[in-house]
Amino acid sequence: MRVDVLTLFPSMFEGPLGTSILGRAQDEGLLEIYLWNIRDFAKDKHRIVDDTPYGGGAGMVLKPDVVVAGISHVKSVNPGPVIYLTPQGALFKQNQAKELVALNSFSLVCGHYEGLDERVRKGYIDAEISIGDYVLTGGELPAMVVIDTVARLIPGVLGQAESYETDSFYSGLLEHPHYTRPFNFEGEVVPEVLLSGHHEKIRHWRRKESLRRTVIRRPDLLEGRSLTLQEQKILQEINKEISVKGGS
Ligand code: 4FN
Repeated sequence: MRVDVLTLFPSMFEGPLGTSILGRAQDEGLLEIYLWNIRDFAKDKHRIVDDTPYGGGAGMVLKPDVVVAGISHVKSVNPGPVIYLTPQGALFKQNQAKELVALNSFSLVCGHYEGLDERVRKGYIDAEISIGDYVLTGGELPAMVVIDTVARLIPGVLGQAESYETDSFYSGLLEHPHYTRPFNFEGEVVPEVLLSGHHEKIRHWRRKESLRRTVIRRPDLLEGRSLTLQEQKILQEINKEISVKGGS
C-alpha cells in the first residue's frame, strides 16, 4: 500500500508512523508513506505558501498555485485518488477504511490556516474526509488517523496477537470487557465464566457483553446493521435481565 501525504509539517508524522505496528509495516515493505512538504512547491524566494483571503477578514488561505504544484507531483508518483482532510468531508468510518485499503494507493492533503482555495477543491480533489466534529489546527492528525486505520487492514500488518477482530461476529460492535491477572485486583474479581475453560460459554458471554455495551453506550452503531438470529436471542436475554433489575 502506498500513501503520499502533502503537508506543511512532515516531521509531525515521524513519531506516530515510525513507531510500533506502523513502523514494522514500513520496515517489511507492506506500507510505504511518502511525505511531501507543501513549502517545497513554492518557487518564490521566500517560499510563501499562504495569502490573505479575498473579501478580507482574519485567517490565511493556502496559495492555489503552490498546492496544485504539490498535487500534480503526487499524482505523478501515486496513481490513487487525492483526498483532502477537511471538517466538510464525509465522516470517516471503518467501511471507508476497507474501501481505501482495497485501492492500494491514495494521497492525502492536509490543510492549515483556513484551508484550501475553493478552486483547488473543485478541480484537483477527488474526495473529502472528516474524522469528526471538533476544531483542529491542521489536517495532519486526521491524516494519521486515516493511515493508522487503513494500515492495520493490510494483510500481514497485524500479528496474531494484535488482530482481535478475527471473529466476524464482533464486527461493528463495541468490545466485551477484558481481564488479565491477578484474579483479584483491588477487591474486584474476574467473572467466573472466563475461568471455566468452557469455550462455548466464554464465546457466548463475550458476544453478550459486546452487545450489551453497544446497546447501552452506542445504540447508534446498531442502527442500519441487521442483527443475526443469535444476536436477537442474546438481546432478548439482556432485555429480560434489564426488566428483572428494573422491577415494575
Ligand atoms: N480543521 C468545524 C467548523 C469549522 C472549522 C473547523 C476546523 C484545520 C485547515 C480546517 C477538523 C476536524 C476534523 C480534517 C471545524 C479535519 C479538521 C477533520 C480540519 C486547518 C482548515 C481545520 C464544525 C467540525 C467543529 C480547521 C467543526 N478531519 N477548521 O477544525 O482540518 O479532517
